[in-house]
Amino acid sequence: MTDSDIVLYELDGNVAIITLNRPEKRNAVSDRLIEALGTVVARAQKEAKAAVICGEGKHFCAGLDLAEHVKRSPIEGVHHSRLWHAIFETIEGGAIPFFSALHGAVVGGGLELAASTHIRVADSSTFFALPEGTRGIFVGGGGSVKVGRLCGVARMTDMMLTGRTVSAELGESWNLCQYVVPEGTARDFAIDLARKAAQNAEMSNYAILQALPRIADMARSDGLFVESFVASMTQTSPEAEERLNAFLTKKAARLAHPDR
Ligand code: 1HE
Repeated sequence: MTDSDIVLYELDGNVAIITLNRPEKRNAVSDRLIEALGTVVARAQKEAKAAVICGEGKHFCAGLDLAEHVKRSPIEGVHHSRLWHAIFETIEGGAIPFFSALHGAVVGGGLELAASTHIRVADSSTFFALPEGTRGIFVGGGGSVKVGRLCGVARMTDMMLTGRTVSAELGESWNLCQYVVPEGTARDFAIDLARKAAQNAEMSNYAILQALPRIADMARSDGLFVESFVASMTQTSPEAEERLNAFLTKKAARLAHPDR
């Protein structure tokens, strides 16, 4: 397998579809895989308006490649973790929304990768786990910051200490995913959502992705102050004017009733 095969990239209209393609090793994240992921994510940020990350084979991702990990010195381990942080930051902190389509194992670094995407769609075969404790290691792909914020430190501690696996349904109630869909349909569902998000005003999407996580980290009064500026910048863009007029002149679609 060449470097370009280990992660597949396809541009479908303005949606990039990124597929982890190491099914024989359950898409375990080797150095080659993380570097290839970094390359395609950078490409998606340049040419797409939204992106989907999914996994080939029986599982989304079995996490860190444990075979490579045993050979690292302490300083190599630090550089390795920092490389994951940098690449995951290009997903979470970029200009376009990322959707992950999850199935089977979403484990360790696989959950850290999913937690770096903005929306997680899990099919009913999905299970989440953080087996780091049982493997004698720690999270290193941003999990202590991101997964703890999604589901809470107590639940993350439980997952790491006991190696507990969490089903898609329980994961949804824990905020590990936002959607649960029937087995085999997560990829299409996520692509559909990505297509919808890609139609939003670019400035709105940018504000949503960049402002919401920052405001969540701010003190209440700072957050409210920043919100006013972001709101004003967004709503005075030419695209906002066009879209608001389209609604007022009854040219824009009305909101649909909730699907459940
Ligand atoms: C691997 C890996 C891996 C599979 N690194 N090679 N991650 C884990 O602790 C999860 C370890 N994996 C598993 O628990 C299971 O493989 C699965 C539940 C994900 C899938 O089970 P199954 O029965 O479908 O597959 P399998 O037979 O266990 O694995 C197929 C092959 O993939 C096998 O190799 P083979 O040469 O014997 O065929 C496995 O060794 C290989 N494989 N997972 C290396 N992870 C930045 S820090 C992040 C820290 C972490 O991510 S810790 C969590 C690590």
